[in-house]
Amino acid sequence: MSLELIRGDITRVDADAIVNAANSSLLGGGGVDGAIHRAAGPELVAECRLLHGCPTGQAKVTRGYRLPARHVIHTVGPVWRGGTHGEEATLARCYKSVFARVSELGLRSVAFPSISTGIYGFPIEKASPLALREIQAALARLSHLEKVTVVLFSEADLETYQRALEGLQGAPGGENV
Ligand code: AR6
Repeated sequence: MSLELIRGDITRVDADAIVNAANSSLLGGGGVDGAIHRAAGPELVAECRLLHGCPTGQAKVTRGYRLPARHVIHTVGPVWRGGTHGEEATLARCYKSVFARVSELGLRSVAFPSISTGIYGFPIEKASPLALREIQAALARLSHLEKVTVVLFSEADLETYQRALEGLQGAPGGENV
């Protein structure tokens, strides 16, 4: 089991599933959501229509269609509203919901973008350690899960995640994770 941080475009990643930072309509949007729908082709939105949306903090699965990934796990992150509206707990629920779908499907590899830290405005310095903690907990818990990749779109975002990972490994109880 391994955790990898890379810079890249998640629509090019070959994995059992990639995660989409969607909105509650599940019918597409900007950012990584728009890129995933463009790359997957129109069959993706057709399947999404059958799902009747997704509440914030939850996650739903579709096939990957023209993507290299076999599945897309769509999750709806919180919009940042200053941090006093349960945004961190909601973002943690997104990761837990994605891993619930990963567990149901018995997937071996999954790739994440940085959920909520683009259009939804969640500060990446707060989101990155939270995301990495949830990912490490899932890697420890799910025996079928071999590899989790976090795909960062910019060098600055990649560096922020790398620093967050170093911070977690240096934290008490954070060794050997
Ligand atoms: N590969 C990897 N990461 C990407 C890609 C890509 N191809 N494109 C963008 N990112 P965002 P959110 C990064 O805004 O904040 C949509 O309209 C981006 O740089 O995509 O959760 C939805 O429909 C950022 O670091 O998602 C919702 O309405 C990260 O992905 C809303 O945006 C997430 O940014 C969701 O906003």
